[in-house]
Amino acid sequence: MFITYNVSSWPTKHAQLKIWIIEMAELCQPDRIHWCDGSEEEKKMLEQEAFKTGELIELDQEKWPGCVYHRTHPNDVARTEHLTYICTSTKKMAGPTNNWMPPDEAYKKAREIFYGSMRGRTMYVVPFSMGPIGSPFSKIGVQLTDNIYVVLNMRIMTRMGSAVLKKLGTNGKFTKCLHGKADLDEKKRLILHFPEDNTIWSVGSGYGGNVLLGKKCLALRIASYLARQEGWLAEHMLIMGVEDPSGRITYIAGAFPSACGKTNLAMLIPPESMKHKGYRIWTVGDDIAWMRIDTDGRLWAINPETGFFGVAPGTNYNTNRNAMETIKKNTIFTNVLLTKDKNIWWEGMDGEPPQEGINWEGKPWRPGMVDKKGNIVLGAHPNSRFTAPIIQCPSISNRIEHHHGVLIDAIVFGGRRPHTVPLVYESFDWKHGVFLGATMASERTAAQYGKQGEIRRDPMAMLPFCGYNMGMYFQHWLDMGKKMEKPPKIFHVNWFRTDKDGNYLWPGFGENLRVLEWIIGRCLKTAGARITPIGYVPRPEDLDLTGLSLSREAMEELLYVDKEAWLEEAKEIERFFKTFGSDLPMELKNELKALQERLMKE
Ligand code: OXD
Ligand code: MN
Repeated sequence: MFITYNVSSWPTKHAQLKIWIIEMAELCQPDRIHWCDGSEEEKKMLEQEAFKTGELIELDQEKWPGCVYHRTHPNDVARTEHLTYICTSTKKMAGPTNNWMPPDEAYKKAREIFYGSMRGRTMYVVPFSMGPIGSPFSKIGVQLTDNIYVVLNMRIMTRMGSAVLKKLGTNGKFTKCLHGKADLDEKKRLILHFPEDNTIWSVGSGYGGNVLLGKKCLALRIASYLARQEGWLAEHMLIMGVEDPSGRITYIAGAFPSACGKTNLAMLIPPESMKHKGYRIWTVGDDIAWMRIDTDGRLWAINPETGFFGVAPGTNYNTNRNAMETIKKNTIFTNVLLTKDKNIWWEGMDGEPPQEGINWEGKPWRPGMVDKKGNIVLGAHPNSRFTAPIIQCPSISNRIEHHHGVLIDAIVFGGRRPHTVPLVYESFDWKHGVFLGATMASERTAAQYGKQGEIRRDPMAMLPFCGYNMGMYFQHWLDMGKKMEKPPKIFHVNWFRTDKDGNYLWPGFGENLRVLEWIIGRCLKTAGARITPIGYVPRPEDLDLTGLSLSREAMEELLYVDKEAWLEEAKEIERFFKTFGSDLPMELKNELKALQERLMKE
């Protein structure tokens, strides 16, 4: 069948955009092309259509106004890093930490899967801006997709619709994003990035991290590549403001591997025992930070997104009240438990579980159910998600639309480390701070495909998201430090240190404010510390521990620097650094040597 598209009625005069869409339509052969304007009416229309096909289920509108439910295919519930490729013309440019495919081969493979895959379907054209429309920080993308769920998610996560198209004008630059779910066959799933062509092709998946192309694919992988060329940083970081009683707000950017509590930290609520101090937290973003050096020689950051794509299990009024308030309306729930009366539930939600429901696999479920092997059957997938508008967050910062973002005073790296790594420490300087980021490690969690519980190195929490050679990325970080008049201070935190029996030593959640207070104190030069071989570590008396039921021994253990364990750690870092060969900056090799020397000297 030969389909003609009514190109003259398209709402753009951007010739290149039109040519590209025609090309992609000829490849995928959709029955129709719909240009998304981002309006309320359009949202309603798309929802109604998806309700009819079962792609979405409307939740009880009294309990969950504006909320819908979606289930992805059971084989498609997390990012598939092993099917994610950086397709640069040379393997060296992709580096040792990325899967690489030559661009010609990648296009050819994907073309075969995309070919005719949208027959009988509509291709939606989604123009979107990452960052406030028109901000010098922002980038525009256009995503083509055959999936209403994706359009509705992009509508929450990005600034999307006619205003973006207008900004693009007749010849504006944009990232070409093509997504098709094809037949959701895992063997025909590919998430391809072509940084040199400013292009992303994703096929065979319907899971958020693989298909909301503005997020990980553009705002991290493609953006990190562009950021190196253009002299800025695209990072997997939350951004939060801590307002002290005097009204001064210190903004902190934090990189943590997936599912390490980044969303919770970004929305932290001060604990009862610290309420009298009058701190307030302002959430700027929970996942991605784009940072530029401004005319003042300092680092400023925006959150390019407008929504949260957060992990549901474990979220409740205790762990994250702000998230629970945020998701009360206009939210898309994915792969959680659905009940007969169109209610939802997940493990770790407040209250009793429902008596029965349909679980993330679409199967009947009851609390306490076990499978043939005796394992508990979950209601919600551990990586089930909520997609909610950031504007609904009670702690939302009033600077999210500011086109220059916020001034960053501190950068915090962190990971899940049961042993060795203290609760918090500060780097000696920017270079040493880059070393802390480059050597970050964490236990693997449910947001990634693969074996859970394993420790893996995850530099700057960017291992799955760096769109080019990570050795060059480290060099870019080092170079950025040289360009700043007053670079942010760099810290490392670990909320997850355990005792001999495997119990967490630190209570975490709201109590993390005590650590942030010390970090801010270091920025303002009001907080004390002791010098250790790994950096500046607080003494127990440097932290405000009022009202915290934590023994002195536990606190000492949390702040303990075990030299033997650190010498082991240094050996592991050495092994890890070897994987970068000659791409590893000399400055980082020197940092490692200096650490080893400091450890041996004591
Ligand atoms: C995420 C992730 O979904 O990092 O944010 O996996
Ligand atoms: Mn993330």
